Amino acid sequence: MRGEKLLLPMILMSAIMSLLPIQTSYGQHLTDESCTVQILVPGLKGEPGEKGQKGAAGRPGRVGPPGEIGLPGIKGQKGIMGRYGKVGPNGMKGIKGDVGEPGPRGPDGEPGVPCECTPMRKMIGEMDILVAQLSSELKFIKNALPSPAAVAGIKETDSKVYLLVKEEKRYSDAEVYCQTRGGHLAMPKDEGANTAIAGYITDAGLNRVYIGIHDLDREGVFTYVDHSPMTTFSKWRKGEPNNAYDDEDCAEMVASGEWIDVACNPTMYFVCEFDKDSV
Ligand SMILES: [Ca+2]
Ligand SMILES: [Ca+2]
Repeated sequence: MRGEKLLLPMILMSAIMSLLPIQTSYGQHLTDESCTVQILVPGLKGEPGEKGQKGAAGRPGRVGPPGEIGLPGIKGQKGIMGRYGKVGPNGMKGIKGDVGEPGPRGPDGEPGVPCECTPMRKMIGEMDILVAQLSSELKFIKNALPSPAAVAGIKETDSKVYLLVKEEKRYSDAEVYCQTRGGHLAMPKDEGANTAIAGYITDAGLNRVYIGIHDLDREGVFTYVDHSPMTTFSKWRKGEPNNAYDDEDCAEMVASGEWIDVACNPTMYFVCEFDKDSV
């Protein structure tokens, strides 16, 4: 400490002495120089100062590079239902459903007015039968006859329908006519059938018609036109068949219902028959 107290005055003296030569002559300065020059050395290092106050915040640094992609987050909860959408177009028409069960029985009707019902019921029953017959005849006429004007109406038994054709034809052509419509020339095989055909002829005001009987296959052996044999029933007029002029291989029925063998080539009206099942 004592050395340091001496150092400051020495420094001041040195500084004053160094300024003197400038104010004197150059010769005097050289003379004094050897007495005033001293070597200046640094002082000892001082005590550390007290810690300063905290400085102001620095400027923001530069923007760093993008970070890495993070891990997937946890699935969120289901959101609430959205609004209803617009009503769509109408669908196609569906398939028709099954028939439903029968409904319950309705209430009883009002009591009817008393009347004489029995005769009316009978009449209605007869009319039903007549309608059925007419329907059957109409169906037959539509199906079998292209020219109903040529027909004088039809007759029928339980199993056959007979048709009187007012067109004069030879025996073979008459059979073709009947076959074309699904039948044959009439083949009476019992009294009932024979009577029906005879009545038909009488009602039409005719004297004779061809029927389906002939001995074309073997002279003297008459068969029906469908080649079925004659059995027990026949209705030959007395003296017939006589094969007159050796030229009578066909048969006609006269209004009385009797049969006569006649030639096949002359033309006359004829009667066809049809099975009811096929009508
Ligand atoms: Ca004959
Ligand atoms: Ca004859």
